[in-house]
Amino acid sequence: RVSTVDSRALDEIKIGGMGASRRRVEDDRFIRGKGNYIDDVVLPGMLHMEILRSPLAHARIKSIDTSKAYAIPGVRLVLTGEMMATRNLAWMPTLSYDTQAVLATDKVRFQGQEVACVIADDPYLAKDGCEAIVVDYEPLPPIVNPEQALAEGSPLIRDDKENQRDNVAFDWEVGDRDGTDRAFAQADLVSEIDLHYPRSHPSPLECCGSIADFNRSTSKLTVYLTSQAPHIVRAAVSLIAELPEHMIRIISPDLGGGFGNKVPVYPGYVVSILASILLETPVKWIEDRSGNLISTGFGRDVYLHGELALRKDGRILGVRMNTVSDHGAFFADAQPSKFKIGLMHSAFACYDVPYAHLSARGVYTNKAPGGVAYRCSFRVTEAMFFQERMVQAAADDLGMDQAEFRRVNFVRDDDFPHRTPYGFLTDSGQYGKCLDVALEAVGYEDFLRQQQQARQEGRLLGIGISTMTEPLGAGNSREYDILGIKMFDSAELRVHMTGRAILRTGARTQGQGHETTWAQIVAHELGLPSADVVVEEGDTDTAPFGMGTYASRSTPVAGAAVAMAARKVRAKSRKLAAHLLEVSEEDLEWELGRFYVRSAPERGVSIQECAMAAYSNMPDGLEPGLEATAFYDPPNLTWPFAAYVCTVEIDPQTGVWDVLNFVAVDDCGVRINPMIVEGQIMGGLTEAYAMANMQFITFDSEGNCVGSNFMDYLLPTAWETPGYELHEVVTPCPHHPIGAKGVGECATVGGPAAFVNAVVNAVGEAQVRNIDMPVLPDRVYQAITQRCNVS
Ligand code: PCD
Repeated sequence: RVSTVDSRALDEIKIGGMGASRRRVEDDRFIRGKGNYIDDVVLPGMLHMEILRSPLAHARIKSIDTSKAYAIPGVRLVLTGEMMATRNLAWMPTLSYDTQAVLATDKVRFQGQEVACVIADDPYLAKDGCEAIVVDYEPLPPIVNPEQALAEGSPLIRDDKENQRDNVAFDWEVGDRDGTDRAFAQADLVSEIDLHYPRSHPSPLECCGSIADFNRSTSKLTVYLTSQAPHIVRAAVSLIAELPEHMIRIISPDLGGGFGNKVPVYPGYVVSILASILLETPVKWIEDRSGNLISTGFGRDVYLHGELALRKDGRILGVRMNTVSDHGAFFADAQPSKFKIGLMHSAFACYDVPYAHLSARGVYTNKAPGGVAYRCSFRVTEAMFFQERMVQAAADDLGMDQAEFRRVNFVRDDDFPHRTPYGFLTDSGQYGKCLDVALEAVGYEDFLRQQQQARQEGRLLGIGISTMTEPLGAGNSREYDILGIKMFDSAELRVHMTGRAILRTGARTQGQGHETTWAQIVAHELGLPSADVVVEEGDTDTAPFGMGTYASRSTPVAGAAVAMAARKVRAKSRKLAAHLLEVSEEDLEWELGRFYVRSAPERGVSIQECAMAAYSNMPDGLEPGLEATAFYDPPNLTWPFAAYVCTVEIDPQTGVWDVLNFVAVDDCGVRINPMIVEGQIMGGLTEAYAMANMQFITFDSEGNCVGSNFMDYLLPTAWETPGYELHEVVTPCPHHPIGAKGVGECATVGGPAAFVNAVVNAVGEAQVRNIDMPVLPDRVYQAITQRCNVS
């Protein structure tokens, strides 16, 4: 017997509503090669731009000779920092209230920095032009790590900044210093660990690019540009170029992945805009892979000294975190909070810890700027990695089972809302349950026995756990803004006469599947089949103002706006239904896709009939049409939870480790599209695996970037990527209109610690507390044979 609830859920699945694993509508064009990416856009009369980059990490520019470049037929314009400076465009503001060179004027400060741009008839001529430019550099000593940067008498990188006397970008702290000191004084045991989260890169398959098209006759500037946040770019262009917004149109076409890399405004965008204004013709810039890896936003590069104050029974009494982060030449973290080190202090949010203190210092070095939130809500990936590595080390120090240690310290289900040790407010979760589901799935007790036995045979098995809740969905406008613009988002829904609709939002999908999932929210709220709702994002002339897609904020913020816009449409439809049924609004009931008379349920009208009436038969005094816009300012962040458990075996002869099993239990509240959510988790885990196992961008002592191509910077392929077993727990978000929490980043945030914890656990030597990522075989081998930490 099918209950009414079940049959309603079934009806909703049939129309592709919430909970339906609907196939991604966008894939149809993507897999046929019919996507419209930046390089597919071709405008009449379009010229091409290339960037000349610095070969040196730190050098004074003595002179730039562009005459040979100009001599090449087909070269139309060469722009240098000096020429940008005459228009006040040599420097631009960063999203962290620092400045960044657009084209270098005085010095180059990292290898790959933009020095000049050549605009020519085709990209090859533009490249030739770049090669013909002669730059006279006077090399300066490069600074390639924070230690050098902070050393007495080290050269000043940011001598362009008036009051800058050292290489410190910021010093910042948060938490209760005295309380934490007291907690440590009462501890039975203090567990300490030093960790480094290495520099990594989002490396989306499609690099960055722009096509600027300034039309002198209309004074309108149209820019096609690879951006996760087109409205922010419009605001920035309007401020930097002093053009009014209505004369600027930013179009973010299909994006071949973003992962945080396409949040910042890059010099190439700015120069292509100026070039188009000067030449009055479209100018296209398409970045190549090395350009992308060497100069655009990197992620991470943070060192931690972490301490936990522990009681013998396993309770955590206090946390101390001390971070030093390497920001490269410009402090350009793309993040919307007033906190200097992003949301690093979301660490330990899932544990009930009374006192915590964090001090953070950021330094300038001769490396590319960035600190983008690579699949991470602004340093949350680092926070959760540090947290879970600290937790494992503490459990080891206490001689306590690592799962039990977590359970003892988790915030309990009936303890919400909960104030985290650094002051965030979490609102819901079932942390213990998620961990139980994960341990059950992996066969925890059984594995521990196998591990014991394997040890006796000289085989190294290990198990790693990572449990975390993370803040997703920046933000609420009280606490989060970008350049002063508050962090809300928006949706606009237009229902046509026949009940078909178009939905636009201020977000910008980059592969996540918004074209599919937003329509499912509309289907849920209105009962329109999701196939009847087309979704469009990315054009500032048509989309309502919104802050874009990053920090897994689209579902928490724009997704909520979609539900609210649909509810406005439903409220108006109710008036139309009352008119059609000749009853008063109060006498109507709503069920999926239909209003009916409470006293006579067989008398009803469909949402499609209401839509038709909005254009053809509206009651007197009611505005025609059926459209609504909603702006949504979330009351809080959403706090999804995850428990990841990984088992590995190390080959003691080589240090190579293999994943035996990986179980992921995610609680992201109500799932709009379970299949898409699972895809997000698998993709996220794969990026976590990449960072744990193979990826890092390093620099030699001269500041040369090692890892500027896919031979050196490794992407995991289907061959090395392990399989994942996924499970779910659903704790609806109490303040989100459909109970959803963000999920896109969770697996990348929580995943790395599970892998590293497993390998360190497999090494099993008391002296080995840490092997830094990436956990390469030679590092593991060194740890096994020399019984030491490896960084
Ligand atoms: N979902 C569902 N349900 C729930 C949640 C969610 O269904 N509960 C779904 C949605 O709708 C979408 C997805 O899922 O579709 C996701 O979501 P989210 O979480 O909200 O997020 P978003 O905002 O949308 O997105 C963003 C993210 C990020 S952030 C990143 S990095 C990455 C991710 O996303 N990126 C990417 N993922 C992805 N995917 C792809 N494909 N691509 C890309 O690029 Mo940052 O901050 O930017 O760093």
